[in-house]
Amino acid sequence: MKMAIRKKCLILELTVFLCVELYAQYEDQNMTCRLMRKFNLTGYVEAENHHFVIGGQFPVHYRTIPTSDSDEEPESPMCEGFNFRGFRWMKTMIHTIKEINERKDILPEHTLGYQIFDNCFSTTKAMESSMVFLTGQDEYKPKWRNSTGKYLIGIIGAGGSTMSLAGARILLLNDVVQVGYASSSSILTEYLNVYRTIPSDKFQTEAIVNLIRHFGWVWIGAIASDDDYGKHGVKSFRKILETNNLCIAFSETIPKVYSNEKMQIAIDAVKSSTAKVIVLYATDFDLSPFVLEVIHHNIAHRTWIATEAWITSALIAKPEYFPYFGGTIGFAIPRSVIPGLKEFLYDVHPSKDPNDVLTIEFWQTAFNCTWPNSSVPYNVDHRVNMTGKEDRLYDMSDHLCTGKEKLKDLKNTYLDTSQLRITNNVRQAVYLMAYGLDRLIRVLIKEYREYLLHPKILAFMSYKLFEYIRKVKFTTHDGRKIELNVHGDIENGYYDILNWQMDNTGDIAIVKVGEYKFTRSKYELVLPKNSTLFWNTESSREIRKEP
Ligand code: TCR
Repeated sequence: MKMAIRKKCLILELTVFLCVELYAQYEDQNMTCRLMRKFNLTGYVEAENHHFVIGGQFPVHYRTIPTSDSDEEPESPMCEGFNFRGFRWMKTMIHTIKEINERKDILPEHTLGYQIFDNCFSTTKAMESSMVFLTGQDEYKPKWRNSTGKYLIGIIGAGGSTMSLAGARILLLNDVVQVGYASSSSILTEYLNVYRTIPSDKFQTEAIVNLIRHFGWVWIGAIASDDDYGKHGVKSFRKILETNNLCIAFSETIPKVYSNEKMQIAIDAVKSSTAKVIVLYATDFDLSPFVLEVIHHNIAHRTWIATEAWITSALIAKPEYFPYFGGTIGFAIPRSVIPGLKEFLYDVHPSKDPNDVLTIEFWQTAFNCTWPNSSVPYNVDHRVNMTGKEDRLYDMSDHLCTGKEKLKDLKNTYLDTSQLRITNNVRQAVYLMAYGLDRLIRVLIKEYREYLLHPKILAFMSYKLFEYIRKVKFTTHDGRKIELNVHGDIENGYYDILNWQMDNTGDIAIVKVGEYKFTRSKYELVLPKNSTLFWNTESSREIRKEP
């Protein structure tokens, strides 16, 4: 425990250094730094020399470390469990902003900066960073200037419905729009300031029921994560099942904070039920303890229906889990190729900036080494293991990184650009915001050219920006049409239908077996006759053609 405290101090010292170094000249940016320190936030801020700022929230860590109960003033929690996929999403936001700044057709006379934080997949951090976006609690500034000293257009985030909800009210009160790239819960439709480039789960839930009907399954189990995503997902799933005269065999939740007792309730439900088709409405972080339990209890011969949040997850799609999870079928956001992103992602090295704590942690975790002279803890992990006992690992790898480690040799989610799905949503969320601002500025510029950045005009802009962003229609680099309805949701789109099979090298192949297209009132489920599906059935594991 002593060790943990000492390291915590080291991190704080490092952040102080970073802030003083980078921002000493700028009073406003110092404000961001002070708040980042106060809330133990990490991320990237580049606001100087730009006219506007876009905020961002990404889960670059999987969780926060529970703070111990003490009489002292409560501290903001630290984060652990480096999330390579979240790091890629964060970098994609920066890449997109740079691209827009170089384009002459969008915001030709203005440039965008950014203020991006890791929210560690936690509501606490999501709230804290929302406070920082809004200048912070303890100093009053009109809302047309945030803590970077620039006008904040809106926030890309927050990476999960529960986190988006946490910030939604306070951001709405301050007229700040949120554009979600992964927050899909249907409940967010009710929030005036929440727009998104991921479809509402309303569509996914209907799609799941339509898939169930397609295969003629009638007796279905459901397991949800204990958050807004899982709980609202399963609630509407049950409703739609009932209206289709189908039956729910059981409906249980996976605890967020490990509880053996609660986990066993979910496991027992799966084990004892005759329902062999089970919908798992959860993100992969929340799902993984459940998956381990399924394996521990040797529960095979089930058909798992995956939601978009785990169907392509490297955390779950492991060959060793295949005997239990092979044959999984579910929906995914369509894949995209993003020009120039791969090169941008590869351009990462801890020696570029000794203060870039996220890159140092990325390197250390990816290459299993300790970056010399850095105080970023290696592989900090504090988990509660499956027996419910605390299991603290504060390891420093005794193997030092040389800096010559090769990114090319890594098989790492961060660098895997073959499955850009949510990543493309991040990109489109940034575009949506930039287009909205561009359209508004084109209108304002006619009348107020030289006063455009005057506080009064900016205050007016806040009010108008909502409407302009919502009304933007554009075609993406890969030909997808983005258009939001009055609630800020997409209502035309499609999912890929994927199925987990095994390739001849023994790896899991996540194979596209069909497509699901939807509009507000219609859907089309396409499972071509010649698609080969794998089922993990009782008699044998079988591959068969669609009937
Ligand atoms: N909506 C989830 C979060 C989430 C996610 C993901 C997280 C979705 N897809 C992929 C990690 C990876 C879909 C939510 O909470 O709304």
